[in-house]
Parts: sequence; C-alpha cells; structure tokens
Amino acid sequence: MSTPSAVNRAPTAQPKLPRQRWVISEPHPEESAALACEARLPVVLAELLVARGITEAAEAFAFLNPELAHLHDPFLMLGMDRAVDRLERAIAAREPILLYGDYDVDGTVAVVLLKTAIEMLGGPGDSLVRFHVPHRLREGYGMQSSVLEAAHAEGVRVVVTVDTGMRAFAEAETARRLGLDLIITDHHLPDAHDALPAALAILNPNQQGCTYPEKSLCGAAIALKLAQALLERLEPARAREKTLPSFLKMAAIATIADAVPLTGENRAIAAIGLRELRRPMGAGLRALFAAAALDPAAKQITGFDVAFRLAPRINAAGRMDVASEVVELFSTRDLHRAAELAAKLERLNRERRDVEAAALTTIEARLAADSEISADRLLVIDGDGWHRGVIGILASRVVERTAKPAIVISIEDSPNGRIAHGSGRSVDGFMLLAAVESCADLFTRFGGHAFAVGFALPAEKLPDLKRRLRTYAEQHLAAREPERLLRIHAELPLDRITPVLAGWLKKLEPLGHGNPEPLFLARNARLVTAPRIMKARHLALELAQDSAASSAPLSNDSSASLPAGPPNSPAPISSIRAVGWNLAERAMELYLEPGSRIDVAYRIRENDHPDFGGLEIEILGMQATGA
Ligand SMILES: [Mn+2]
Repeated sequence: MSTPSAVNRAPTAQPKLPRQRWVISEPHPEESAALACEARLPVVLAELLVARGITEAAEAFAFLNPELAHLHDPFLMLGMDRAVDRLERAIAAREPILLYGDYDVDGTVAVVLLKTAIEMLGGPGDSLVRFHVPHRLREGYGMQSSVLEAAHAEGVRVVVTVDTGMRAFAEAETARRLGLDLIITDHHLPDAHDALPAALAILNPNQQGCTYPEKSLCGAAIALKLAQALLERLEPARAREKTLPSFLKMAAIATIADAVPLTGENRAIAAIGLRELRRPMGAGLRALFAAAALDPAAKQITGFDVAFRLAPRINAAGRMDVASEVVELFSTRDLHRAAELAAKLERLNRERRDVEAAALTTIEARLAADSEISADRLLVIDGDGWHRGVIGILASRVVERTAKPAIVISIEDSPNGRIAHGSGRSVDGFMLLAAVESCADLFTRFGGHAFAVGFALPAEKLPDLKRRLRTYAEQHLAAREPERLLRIHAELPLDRITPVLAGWLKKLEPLGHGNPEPLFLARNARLVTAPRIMKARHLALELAQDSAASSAPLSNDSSASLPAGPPNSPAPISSIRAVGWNLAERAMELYLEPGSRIDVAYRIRENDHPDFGGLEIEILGMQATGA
C-alpha cells in the first residue's frame, strides 16, 4: 500500500470509465423472512437464495451443502449404454482408442478424465489410449478427417470425441468409411435442424430426445459422466466413494473455467471438486498450484482462484503454443517433468499477458486519438499480426473499458492472401451474433454464441464489413451514452457485516457464472476520516454506518446514536475499512471529506494481512446519499 495523500491530487491520465447504472434486485421480504426462519439462516443469505429461486428449507440446505448424492445417474444420458458397451469391449480386447479433444481447459481436461479412467480400467501394460488435441492456429477447432485416417492406419478402431464433434458431419462420414466406431461426447448445440452426425453413440444432453436432467454440463463434465458410467459398470465397489471424488478435482476446474452456470449438477461438481483439492493430488496439479502460488492444503481454493489463476495458465498453452502438453502435465507421475511443464505454462501465460498488454496499449491509444472510432456504437478495431490467441480477450477488455460491444481483428498473411481473423464480445441486450450474421456473405467462416463471436474473411473485404456493421449498429443500438450495469443483489447496512455472516456467505461458494458473488448496497454510510488515494488511482476509506441512520437518513449525524461502548471508554465508532480500485477520480467528483454521506455498492472481503487482517469491503460504486 502507498502513503496517504490528499484526495485532490490529480490521478494520472486514464481513459474515463463508462457511466455506471445500478440495478437493484427486487427484494422478497416475506419469502426471505420465512426461509430465514424455517432454515435458520441469516435473512440476507435467505434473500440471496430466494433471488436464485430457492424458497424451501430443504432446497436451501442442498444448495448450501453440495454432496456426491447430487450427481445424477450417468445412465440417464441418451446413448450412455451404447457408449459404455463399446468401450467395455475395447478395454477387454485391448483395442487402441483415440480421444479427440479441444485446445482449451474444457477440451484438455476432458481428455485427461477419460484417458485416466480407461487406463485405470485397462490395467497394467501399454496404454490403450492415444489422444489428439488440435493446434489452435494450425488446425483450429473441431475434428479433421486426416487425423482419423492416420489413427486408423495405426490400428485405432474406436474414436471418442470430447468437447467437440456435434457438427462434424463430414468427419463422421470419414469414420464410417474407415470402419471406425465413433462415440461423440459434446455439449455444443446441434445445428439448426437438429441434424446429428452418423455415430455409434452421441452423448450430449442438448440433443433431441435426451432427458438427462442437467443441460448445461461443460464438455469435461460429459466426459466425467462417461468415465463415471464406465467405473460404475466395471468397478462398482470403488467407483462412488473412492474413484469418483478424485475425478471431480479436474472436472471442477473445467466446469468453472468453461463458464457454465454453477447451479444444479455443475454446482455439485465444482464444490466437491474444489473440496477434494485439499487432499493429496497428482504431480501435474501439484506443480500447477505451486506455479500459481496457491496452496490448497493451507487455504480452500475458490471459484475465483480457478477462474483467474489456474484457468489462464492452462489456457495459455492452447493460446500461445501446443495444448497437448496440458494433457501430459495432468497425466505424468514424474514430479520433475510436471514441474518443467508447469514452468512452461507459466512462461506462456506471461507471454500471453505481455502480448495482450502491448496490443491493448495500441488499442487504447487509437480509441483516444480517433474520434470516429470512439464515437461508434459498435467498435471494430483491427491490427496487423495481433496474436490470434488473444483477440477474444482483447475484445473483452475493450468492452470492459468502454461498455460498448467490440470486435478485435487480426490481419495475417497466409498462402491464400491476407486473412482477417476477428473475435467479438457484446454487452447486455445486444445480440452480436445477429450483427455478424447480417454480414454472413463476407465470411469464410463464422460462429459463436449470442454475445461472443468469431470469424474469418479475406482482408480486402474488411472495409465492407466495417461499413455494414456500423450501419447495423446504428439501426440496432440506441445512441445513448454507454453505461455499465452494476447488479446489486441485496441491501446490507455496513454495521451488519460480521464474521458470522461472512462465514455463512462462504457457503455460497463456488461463485462464478450463474452464481455471482453477492453485491450489496449500504445507504448513507459516513466517512470517518479523510479519503486516502493509493497509487494515484485507488481509494481507501474508513466508513461508519450509524444504525439509526441506516434505515432513516438523518441530516445531522451524532455519534450519540451509535451503540454504547464498554464503560469508561470513549464512545466507539465502529467503522469498516473500504477499498475502491480505480475510484480515486470518482472520490473527487463526489468531493469526499470526513463526514460525507455516500451510498456504496460493495462486496465483502477478508483481508488476511497479519497486521490489517479482518473484514473489509471492496467498493464497486458510490453515490452521494440522496443524489
Ligand atoms: Mn467446451
């Protein structure tokens, strides 16, 4: 932390943050009170559960206490019996099996899970399993017939896809022609006509006719279900209690990294998996944790740790180099080799960060200099040779900074001329995929989800694309000042923050997609001391909540309204430390000084610093009370 300084010292120049709009969840006071009473929970926790659609005590108990019994029977999944029958035969006859994966966390972890399960069941001897993880830049996403042909020539008779294959019509045809038995496991949506590739079995809860209760599993979780089914069929005695929990560690990492909603079965996978990480684990995981400076034995790993510290390192392999080494990292028993591979991931991740930072500096300079671009409602920013592995991350960064939908394009030389590769991210309420689809005739390929897209086109068509996207945006995006939505989940006056409550809130972990960290609102908080500016842009405050004032604002503050302290001591001012990243400028706009009254949107933080340890809050937004 830096030295205190006056609030009126100007922060260094930085892009102006987009305006913030607070959206406060509608409270459900009666349902929350009833649930709190029936399930014996703090009211604010009950409120957060009701907002998640949980109103019964039993449901609340299950949500707050995920356990193995919450995992569904894998044989409920359409195609599971056929897939298990075929793999059982392959294992018994020691037929070589090819696992065909993908280069991200989900796709590599899926390979690791199935590889481990099949090798375990196959017993000692040479492995039956080989795998293929495509190279992001050279091969791109999805199966390739040439890989199937090579595998067939090497004696493979069974191919299992993970995290891919749902639309691999031509490759499935190749497999059929070669006499390969193809098992597709994937979570991606089938094509618009619900057509399915020709395969021996397809495991995907999103296909027509599959009644499996959890529809939003990631690719690795579907591989997990297949592994679970194999283990339950072939080693029923050990499967549930012994083997499955250890498989959940890796499945949890993929589930959190792939940003599927952390509810239902995903919540059970993520929560139990993170808990299992406290136990001894394989060489690869150990090396990866060490590289990320995390110690699961000392401190429970959170969803945040996985999403922001582990996943970027694992993903760096596929972004910058060869993802197949991730599979090796998680398969090896050799500690030395594991450390070597983890160190390589570390290096690739640093490289990724540098490449990303350099491109981001260029992009920000361009946004600041070019009034035409910065006035656009949909930003399209292109550069020569930006690393294709980071253009998606760059687009997200631009959206964060500008609150506008953004597409980042890298122009590269190729044997077929100059190619523009684009990746885009959107904001709430704007279907970016529809915008891109309106230019479908320009692309050599495009795809994605409503709010995240990717495409390629010949570079000479870029001016056309930009012109058409600008017109589209003018027709479909309102011309108002862009704003960032801050979703506030519940009101919680600062004097109700206690260690006991913080302990209860931990039971919401793992937090992430579909289970967001609670963001609270405290009205009419009072600055106890002068604000401190840290590193010219961050803010540190000491805030008090005068109990009477927290429900009915008082114009004149008096410490007499505070709870009395122990006898013979001065009246205590119970206050809480608050930090606000990048909020120094906002503090100046609000003319903050001791005694100022503000409404704050915040989350609760536990500071484990030996001297300043304890609960504090992180402010995400503030407004003058009554403004
Ligand atoms: Mn996936």
